[in-house]
Amino acid sequence: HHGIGQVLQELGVDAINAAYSTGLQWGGTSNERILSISSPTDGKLIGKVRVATAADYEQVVTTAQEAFKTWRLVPAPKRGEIVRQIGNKLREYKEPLGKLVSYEMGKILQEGLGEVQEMIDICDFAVGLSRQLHGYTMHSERPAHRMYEQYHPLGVVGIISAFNFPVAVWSWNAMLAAVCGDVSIWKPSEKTPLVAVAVQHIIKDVLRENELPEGIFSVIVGDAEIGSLLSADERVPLVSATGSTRMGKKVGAVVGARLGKALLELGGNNAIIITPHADLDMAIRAVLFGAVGTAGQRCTTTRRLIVHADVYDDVKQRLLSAYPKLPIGHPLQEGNLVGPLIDTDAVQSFTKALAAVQAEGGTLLTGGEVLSGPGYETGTYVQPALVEAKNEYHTVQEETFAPILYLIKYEGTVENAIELQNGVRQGLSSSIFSLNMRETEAFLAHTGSDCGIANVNIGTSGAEIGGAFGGEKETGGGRESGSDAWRVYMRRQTNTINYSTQLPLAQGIKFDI
Ligand code: UN1
Repeated sequence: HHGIGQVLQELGVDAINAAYSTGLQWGGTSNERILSISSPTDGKLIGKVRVATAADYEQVVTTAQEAFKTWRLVPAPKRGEIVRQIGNKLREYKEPLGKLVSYEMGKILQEGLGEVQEMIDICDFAVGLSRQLHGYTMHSERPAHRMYEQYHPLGVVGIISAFNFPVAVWSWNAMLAAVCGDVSIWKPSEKTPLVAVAVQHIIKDVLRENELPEGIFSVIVGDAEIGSLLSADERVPLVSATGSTRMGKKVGAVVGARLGKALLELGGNNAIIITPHADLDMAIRAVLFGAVGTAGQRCTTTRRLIVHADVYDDVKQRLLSAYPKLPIGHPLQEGNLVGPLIDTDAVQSFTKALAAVQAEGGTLLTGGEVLSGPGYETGTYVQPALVEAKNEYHTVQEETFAPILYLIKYEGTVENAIELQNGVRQGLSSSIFSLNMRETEAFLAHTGSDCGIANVNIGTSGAEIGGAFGGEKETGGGRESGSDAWRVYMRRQTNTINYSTQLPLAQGIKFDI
């Protein structure tokens, strides 16, 4: 079976009977609930893992708090050195880890390896960052005074990650948090806990080799209860959550109620605009990768295609000829470009959305079938769908985490396309294909795309780690990964120092007896 047994052994996940790991120590109190994880690719059981209890959670948090006391004393560049070692270990394990990502989650091997590459890249980024955690210095209005700001470690960071990027999104958070001096508690998706276990085994070796305490990196396998405990816990100053808008609204409300910090990276409803000035060959390639890559299960997946009337028929024809040729099948089989959906619930959402959009007046142009027969026995493989629709349809307004691309026609100027693109509640990723500078600049202007990510002549998905990743509106407003996203993992402190013999007050206030 594609050598998965050996992969599991190599990664140390062949025998799992624990609900959490505080760095070095694997544990878990008795809990009847066991998760049996089977692959969406072939339905075979990969492994079992215990679901954590509230007592397990308590153990993890107290261990993390203890570890924070040690970790924050390690100078930032030395913390970077640990992250460098983690990056090197990930390089060593890239093959098996990428394979397990592919097998447990269902993305094609190329993308599984790409995901591990993102982890390696963010490690490199964080190593450099560990020497650049800068604040500003300001000029005081008072003589012989100095003002500056410092960034101090925050404490315990909770990381709730989703199944679709089961390890990369954790690493964006955990590696930045680590160089910032924070410790992290990772609650991976219940659908993909085994890759998290594998990563923890890799981390554990680095911690052990460096004689570092338990709890700098913890993983806890749990359900929504653990997510709620993390969100409500005042000992966790920052909760970073990636997933659906529904989940994010809950987490955000609970974290907000205690005035904690929430970093939310939620649903998208990403569009590509194709204007009459587009290079269509490039545009079509970008649309295909964006719409059917990862079987439509990226938060940056292209869900809407907004095409000018002049090129609409041409674009439609090209997609109609490409879609039936998509190689769909086992993601570890070379040559396949579309793997399965994560489970049959996801397949149901797919078929339901297609029925709903047709009831609203949409036209299914191609695809939409649930595949059956040899190789497709799991019922998780679908033929990506192309649907002619209107932007205002309820179905089009929602994010369905599956490969459905809505074709929407616009007329007139690029402003009309931008209005459609912005006319949804989500605001993650967006892009325009045009060689006309006036159009592309209009798209990037403040009156243009309202998304956190706006691209020109590349698609909506496949962002690099160097940029800040996230979006506006219902996408949650958080930024992860590159640029100065690290700031949210630290607490800012403004320091004013008086080295004079006087005590002048700010604003020139006189206050003498
Ligand atoms: C996600 O789907 O949650 O831009 C993250 C991309 C990837 C990350 C996606 N680098 O598509």
